[in-house]
Amino acid sequence: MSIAERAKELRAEIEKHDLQYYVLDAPLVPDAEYDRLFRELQAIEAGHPELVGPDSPTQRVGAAPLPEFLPVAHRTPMLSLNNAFSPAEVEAFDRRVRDGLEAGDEVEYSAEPKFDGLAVSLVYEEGIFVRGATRGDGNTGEDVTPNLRTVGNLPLRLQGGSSPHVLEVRGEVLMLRGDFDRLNARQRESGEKEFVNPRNAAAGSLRQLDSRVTARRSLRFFAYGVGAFDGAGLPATDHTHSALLDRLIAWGLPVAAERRRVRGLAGLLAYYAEIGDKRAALPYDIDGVVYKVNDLAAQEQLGHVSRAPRFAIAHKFPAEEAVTELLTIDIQVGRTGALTPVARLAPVFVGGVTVTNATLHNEDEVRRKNIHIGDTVVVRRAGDVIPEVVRVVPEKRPILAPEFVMPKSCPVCGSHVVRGDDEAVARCSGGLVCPAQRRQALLHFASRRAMDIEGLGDKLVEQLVDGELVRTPADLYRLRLTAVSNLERMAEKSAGNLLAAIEKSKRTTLARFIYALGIRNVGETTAKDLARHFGSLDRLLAADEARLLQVNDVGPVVAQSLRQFFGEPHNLDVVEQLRAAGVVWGEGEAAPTATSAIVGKTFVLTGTLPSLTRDAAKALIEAGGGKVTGSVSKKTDFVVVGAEAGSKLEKAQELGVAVIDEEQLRELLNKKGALH
Ligand code: 5U1
Repeated sequence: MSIAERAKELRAEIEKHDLQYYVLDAPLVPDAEYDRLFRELQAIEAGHPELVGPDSPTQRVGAAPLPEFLPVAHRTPMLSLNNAFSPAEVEAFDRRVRDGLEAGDEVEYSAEPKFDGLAVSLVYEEGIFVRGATRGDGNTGEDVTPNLRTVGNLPLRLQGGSSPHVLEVRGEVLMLRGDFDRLNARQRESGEKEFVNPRNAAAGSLRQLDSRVTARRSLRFFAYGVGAFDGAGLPATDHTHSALLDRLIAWGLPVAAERRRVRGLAGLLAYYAEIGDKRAALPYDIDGVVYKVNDLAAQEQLGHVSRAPRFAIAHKFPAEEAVTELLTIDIQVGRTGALTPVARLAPVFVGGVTVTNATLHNEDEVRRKNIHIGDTVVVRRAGDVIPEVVRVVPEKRPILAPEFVMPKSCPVCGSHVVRGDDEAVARCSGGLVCPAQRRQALLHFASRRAMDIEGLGDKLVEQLVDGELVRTPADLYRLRLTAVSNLERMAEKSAGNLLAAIEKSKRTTLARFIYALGIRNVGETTAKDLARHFGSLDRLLAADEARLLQVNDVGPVVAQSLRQFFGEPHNLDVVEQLRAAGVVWGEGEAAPTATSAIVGKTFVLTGTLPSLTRDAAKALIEAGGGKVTGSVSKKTDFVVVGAEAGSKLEKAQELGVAVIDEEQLRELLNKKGALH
């Protein structure tokens, strides 16, 4: 084989691996093998510069710095999108479309995520990537070709046989959240300034005159449309936008997997809700969704108004970040005595709700973010995640804005505040003497997954503790109707309901009881493991460290927490008082008999099952001696899939983990004897 032939073979091989890795998410070879092929090609090209073409994968590593970016005229203008912020605005859009098309019926749309990145236009001539530019003013952008060549999932040559003479691909360059976190960790380590968010990091990386810097930044490209086109190969059969995206995929261009064809207003709004739910779990930031009339002839018919098409609209999500003033920092005392600084904020609308508080996590976090009282801060609320202060706006700091100081004594009970040498968290040393800890401990005890006492919420617990009616959970079972009905906003009927709920909670399970005790580091799953392993509370109380360490997932930290908790006479006293008050659990939950077929098996649930809720499926599996975890790994035995299963199903297939449906799960649950 000649050198030129070997170079060609290596290029094809590397392109195939790039496609598998970046676009299909299914690498065929380990990184070391890829590196070996790459180095061999680099070595050949170094000795034979005449063999280096613009589409060689070696061109992805960056080129010599440019003095400036040159202007590039787009062959067709890059349009922008009008925005909708409410269902009513989407309804108006759909009505305009139907009126414009004189369509009596529902219109079909292509619905897609709206990437929070940078719009770019790529030009392919005879299948080779020759030029790429930023959007600029829509007519003229900046030539960032060498930088775009470094984007790993951007094909330097179109796949498949037929390439058009000219193809202008429109899409967005972005940075995945994982790559952003890694980049910022590197920036931190090297003492360089961190990037504010993935969009800024992507923008800063793409607009680098030195493309070798871009090459180190892990950018991605996603295509969403076509500008100029000359030649054959675009879909002739159904003339739709979705078929056009299919064609781009066939050419090896990455397109968002979350796109859908939907019908009418209801389809648009259902898509918006679906992507809204998935938003936090997506690997990239999006700021909304885009709806496009799917039929290309209908798009043409609708045309444009100034710079935006009439056939498309962006339906934006509520902004996840907003700027407000940090009024003061309060300290919250948690169930385990942890002191958490909480920012009190001037009310601000963010992530779809008005936010007035945001967690600051701990003292070190306040220092790291250099937060002072009175600062103007950026607040973030993404999905259902607790709002947090992301950063301060230093230019807006008032003179004499005081620093935060962690108090030396608990603001609730005055006990000493202690902080272990290697601990981030400062704690009140007051234990159940501290009313704040007592309140939190009672709320946890009564919570749905613990003793499930309906109606025992925040306000009521506060009154019970402040009025000294309740000091420990056992006191709940001694409450009298007259005392409860004398509380504020408590009629006799609601007092009766509360006492009935307390009475009902007496029949529980050992797992719930252990969890309800609020032992540090003992969450619901550990409590279940302990209940299953020991089968009785007395056996758990008698267990020494060695016995505790035999329990599934119990390590030295959990074992120590348990020993500490049960080593305290006042905790044992509360446990005894609860038993004396009549709290009981059945014997049925002792370690499942060895005949249960799923004992020790690990399950992952994904998608919506036809009849079982997630909690019900989990309870059935656990009752049979199995375990449910959140993510698929080689240790998973079964992945139970329902409708609209996502990446967990793909992961299971990739790892060769058994995939079953609800019916097969039920069969397993009914089966006796060990599975192999
Ligand atoms: N997903 C997607 N984003 N986005 C942005 N599609 C899309 N289409 C756009 C823009 C500006 O414009 C075309 C509809 C012209």
